[in-house]
Amino acid sequence: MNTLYSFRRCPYAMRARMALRYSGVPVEIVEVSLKAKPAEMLAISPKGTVPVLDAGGRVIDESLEIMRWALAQNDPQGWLLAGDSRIAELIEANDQGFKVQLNRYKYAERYPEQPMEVYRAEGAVYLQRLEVLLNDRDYLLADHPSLADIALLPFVRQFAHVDREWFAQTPYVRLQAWLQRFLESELFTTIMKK
Ligand SMILES: N[C@@H](CCC(=O)N[C@@H](CS)C(=O)NCC(=O)O)C(=O)O
Repeated sequence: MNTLYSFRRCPYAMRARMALRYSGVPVEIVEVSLKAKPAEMLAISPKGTVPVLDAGGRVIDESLEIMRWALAQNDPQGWLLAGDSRIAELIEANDQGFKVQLNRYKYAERYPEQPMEVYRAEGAVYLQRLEVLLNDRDYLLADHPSLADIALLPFVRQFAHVDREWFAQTPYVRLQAWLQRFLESELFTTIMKK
């Protein structure tokens, strides 16, 4: 049996749960408290971040690797896009750049060097990049979801939800529709059920 140590609201855990669910690989989800992580989880992954997948003894404790592991088992809609290198680039820009800007924007009071609007504008450069990709299609890299859409989704969602009114009045209308479509999807609502 596969076990996923997860935290419902963690964006990394969300993307891992979406990929696992999509692949249909059976997995037991263990909801952990980040303040009291289970000893069984720390025993197999001492770094103490979620998600952690225990796939019958093989431990994977990076969300992107969990996603790739799930898709290697089963990828019915072709989320891997036959190894399209733009996937890795977009995810790298999210995980290394946009995520940092998101944190500063969301917790601007902890970064008093700049006003919140500066952090938001920095993050918006990435949103603009996504908007351009969505110009002539409904998903970022193809006419169906890919690994990139799913890996980015929880972070774009967080950014949008810091100030929903601000996000709603941005010119990123294709991105707004993209986000809304995913938030209402069976895949997302299922992995967010309590
Ligand atoms: N690079 C890791 C990052 C995972 C991560 O940072 N998860 C956060 C929660 S969203 C965490 O577990 N932080 C440890 C803690 O809060 O104690 C991945 O992609 O899985």
